[in-house]
Amino acid sequence: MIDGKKVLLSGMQSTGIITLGNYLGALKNWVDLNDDESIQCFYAVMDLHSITVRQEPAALRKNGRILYALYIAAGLDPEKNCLFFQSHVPAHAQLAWILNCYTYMGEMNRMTQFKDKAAKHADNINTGLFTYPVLMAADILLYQADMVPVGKDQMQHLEIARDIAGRFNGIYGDVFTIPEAYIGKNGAKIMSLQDPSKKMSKSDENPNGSILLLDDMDTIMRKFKKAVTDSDGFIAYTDDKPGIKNLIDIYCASTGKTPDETVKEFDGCGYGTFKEAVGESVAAVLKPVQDKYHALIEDKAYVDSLMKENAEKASYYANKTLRKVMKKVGFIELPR
Ligand code: ATP
Ligand code: LTN
Repeated sequence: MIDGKKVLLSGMQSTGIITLGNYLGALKNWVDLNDDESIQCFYAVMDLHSITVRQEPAALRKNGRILYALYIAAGLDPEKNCLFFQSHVPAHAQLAWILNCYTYMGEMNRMTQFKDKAAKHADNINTGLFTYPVLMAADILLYQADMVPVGKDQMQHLEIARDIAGRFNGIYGDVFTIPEAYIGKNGAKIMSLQDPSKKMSKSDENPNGSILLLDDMDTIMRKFKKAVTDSDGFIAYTDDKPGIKNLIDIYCASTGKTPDETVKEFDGCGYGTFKEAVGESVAAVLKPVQDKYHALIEDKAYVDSLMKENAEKASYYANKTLRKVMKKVGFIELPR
């Protein structure tokens, strides 16, 4: 609790420009919480997590700034939410080290994301990738978060965070709040436009599979036109038509309509007409975000000042927890 409010924490890695999937499945849900006065929200650019996969330094810097500006452009109010960079709060790495000593190899060995990413990056299976969930546990536990909005793919990591917190509390008393998953209103999982059996991802090698938040309007329309569908030629919302189903999900998430309404609206229309409508609905959602983003990214002084203020605010809460943990474990406090 902070000032009688529940605490919520989430974040994204700055490994590339975020996709429409990240926006509709995560960021938009966060924005919906803006006006909830009963919750104090923390959203971080998870740049420490990003280097579990090799990053080009200039690209990491650029993508971090872009993601930070996109958080704000998408509607996260920097006055109400604490928006910060994970690497600006050293307590994340410090607590992660301590929690590593309370986490078992067997637990990490079960993590499916590690297995997937290790297979994808066979030339760089580093120990950071292996202990990724411990750093994520530190992110969450430092702020005594009650709620963590994450997609299904991250549930296993959240479970581990709960297990680590419970184990630590079992040894040292009530140190950490045990976090719960928070499921947003819009749970849509957006799939790749080129392979609807795979989720849309910012690290997809096929650029046509993902709509990036900074894609211009022509690119958005072109990618939707190329979207993989089927040869039936009619619009229906069923698992047998994964390409069309995904387009309907995207249309619904962008317009607020239901799948039933959408199927009726496009009854008798060809795929070309439908794809164009989906593209236009997405372009209409992204245009204001992009306009705000372009204005913000020009105003470096303003963004820098927000970064600094928010890092200090986040550090205040994080250090409070870290001090408590260090004392419990038995480290000597520096005399004041
Ligand atoms: P990467 O490709 O670098 O692994 P990613 O695009 O899969 O990244 P993450 O940074 O792992 O995205 O996820 C950030 C947030 O966005 C998470 O809460 C995740 O559940 C959500 N998310 C990611 N992809 C999608 C998607 N296709 N549909 C809905 N939500 C998504
Ligand atoms: N692993 C998360 C990003 C992330 C996160 C967190 C999400 C890092 N630390 C703490 C919630 C809480 C992902 O979505 N890829």
